[in-house]
Amino acid sequence: MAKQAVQKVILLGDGAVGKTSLVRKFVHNEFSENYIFTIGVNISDKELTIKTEKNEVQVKMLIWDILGQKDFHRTQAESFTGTAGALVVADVTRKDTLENLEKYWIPQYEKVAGKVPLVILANKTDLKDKMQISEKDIQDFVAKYKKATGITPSYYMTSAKTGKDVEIAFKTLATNIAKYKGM
Ligand code: G3D
Ligand code: MG
Repeated sequence: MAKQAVQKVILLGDGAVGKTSLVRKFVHNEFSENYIFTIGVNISDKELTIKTEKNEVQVKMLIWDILGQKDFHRTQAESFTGTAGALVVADVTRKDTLENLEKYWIPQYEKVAGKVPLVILANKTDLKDKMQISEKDIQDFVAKYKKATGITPSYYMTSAKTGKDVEIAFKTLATNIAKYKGM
């Protein structure tokens, strides 16, 4: 019989990188060009089946989508508490959104959640003419994180608009969490 797990996960990253759009694409398979800026926290859930080396696991993912303010509000720390992993999102059209993952989002998150599985998403890759972040930049980012922690996070070049690599990114996070928990 397949194992069952509930996983609370969170999306991290600056405002307007595409966190809410990614969740909408993954959970509802839709993309809206004029989505309202998230107020506070939005929680969605999605059931998926993943495979580890040991088991097939039926995962209920509780996806926390917070307002991307770069000030460390108490509500943010509260949202981080109890999460099993995170999707860490940069916008390829804005270089500073990648820098802020390293300077702000990942350290603040790890202070609360510890070293849990992270999946790096470089989003908006459909905007090819406006790209300021290349796949090589993301690989360098991953290598730097590995050097500091010994852990190699997965990464994907996504588009919430076209849906490119959105599903696999969430699935990989769920799989890595299950493996991390020895399932
Ligand atoms: P956030 O939740 O991280 O703050 P949103 O970001 O999901 O609200 O997205 C911010 C804006 O970027 C939205 O546009 C949204 O449509 C757009 N967006 C998100 N992901 C992508 C993507 O992959 N490609 C493109 N081209 N646009 C994307 P508006 O105009 O509503 O502000
Ligand atoms: Mg949002």
